[in-house]
Amino acid sequence: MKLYSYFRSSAAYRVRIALNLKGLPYEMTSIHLTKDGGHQRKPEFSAVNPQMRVPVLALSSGEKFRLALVADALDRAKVRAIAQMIACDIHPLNNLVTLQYLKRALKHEQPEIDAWYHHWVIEGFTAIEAMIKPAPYACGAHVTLADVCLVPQVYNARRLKVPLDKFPKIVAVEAACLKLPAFEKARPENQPDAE
Ligand SMILES: N[C@@H](CCC(=O)N[C@@H](CS)C(=O)NCC(=O)O)C(=O)O
Repeated sequence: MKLYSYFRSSAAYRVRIALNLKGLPYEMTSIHLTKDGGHQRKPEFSAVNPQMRVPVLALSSGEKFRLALVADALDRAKVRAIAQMIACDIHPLNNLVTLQYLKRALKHEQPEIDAWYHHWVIEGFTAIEAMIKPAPYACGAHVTLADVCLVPQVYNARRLKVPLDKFPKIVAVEAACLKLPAFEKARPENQPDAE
């Protein structure tokens, strides 16, 4: 399998964690999201993913893998709710392409863009903080899709200097996850393309 990734991409970080948790080997191709206007916009990559975003996982055999959920239907719904709050509600508002649009097309100043970023993370994290009870992971004693999505979003929030003191449960879940080799190996700073 080939993973098109970028060390700082939180969406690629999620997939690296999931592949490591499943023990699935992959080769990595780095797509630099900011150099030369973004290598994701080059024709070679838009032919791979017309959305021009990472990650892309190219499977050699068409196999599919289920990510970690949990047995009980109600618990599964909670895991999905948390994962989707991150992947569908927080992340798209804070994506590089969104922030670049605020800056380049709508001509916002950097402090306004930072305020935008902080606002959506804080709003999302406030809801998630109220929904989780670290035990030690977001939804109990086993790592789930909720943790796979949460840890990269916390990494991103730290990078953009969002204060996390109001989110002790989220920070505790992050600390528990980062003790696991699958998460450690997936960390942006441990990637071959890290800068
Ligand atoms: N829904 C996609 C989102 C992927 C995505 O938005 N990736 C970002 C990096 S975290 C990206 O490639 N952005 C390129 C850009 O903003 O130009 C997924 O979860 O894989």
